[in-house]
Amino acid sequence: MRLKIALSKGRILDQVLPVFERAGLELAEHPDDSRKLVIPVKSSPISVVIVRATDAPTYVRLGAADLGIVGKDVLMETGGSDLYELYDTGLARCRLSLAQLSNLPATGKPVLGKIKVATKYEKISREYFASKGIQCEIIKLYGSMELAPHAGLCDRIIDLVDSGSTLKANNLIETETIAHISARLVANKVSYKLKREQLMPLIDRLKRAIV
Ligand code: PRT
Ligand code: MG
Repeated sequence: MRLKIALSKGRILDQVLPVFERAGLELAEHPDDSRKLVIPVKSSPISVVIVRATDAPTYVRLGAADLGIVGKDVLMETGGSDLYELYDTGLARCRLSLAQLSNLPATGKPVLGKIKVATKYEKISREYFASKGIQCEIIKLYGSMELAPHAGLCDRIIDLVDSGSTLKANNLIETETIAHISARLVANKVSYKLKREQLMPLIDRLKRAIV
């Protein structure tokens, strides 16, 4: 039976491809040079399915991929319970943080009225503010969160931060870390049982190539 691994273009793929190489898994074509979305691994019954980062868990949940390497942020936002989170690869590390324009008071104490937060992470943000008992209007955006406060859309954002230079360049300061993020190896629950004999050696190979 062929095994399929869902991977997303961008940071995750860039960091996972060297791991694949160390694990002896060589893609028949480089995803950046190919228009193919399913790329076979040379001389093995494995294929890589190239998907959007936010779609990767869906492919794994529904069994269109047996395994996936997915950001913890995406797992948290989409609810990670209907797949197995097997392993923290430690790749594509960053943090999910609350940030605000540098001239605003901190959120610790609720400020006048509702605060407005723009984010791609609607669910995580809602849960975060609910847990703090802070009233908040969440504005769902699909990209460039850091621009929203300057356009007057919101006063705060929740976004991924790595070096901090994007925030800095946009006059935003990080006021709280909500979660530490890294890419996780996940498995479809049925595949994990039915294809166990095939999956285990592959998972081991990947783990060894990461360490
Ligand atoms: O394609 P899609 O729109 O779904 O995602 P994308 O293009 O925004 O991101 P992609 O495909 O490159 O990778 C997404 C995954 O990488 C995320 O789900 C995270 O798990 C992981 N990751 C790790 C990051 C970062 N680090 C990161 N720094 N994803 C995004 N960023 C962005 C952040 O949103 C901000 O714009 O980088 C900027 C901040 O970086 P610094 O270094 O300036 O702080
Ligand atoms: Mg992308």
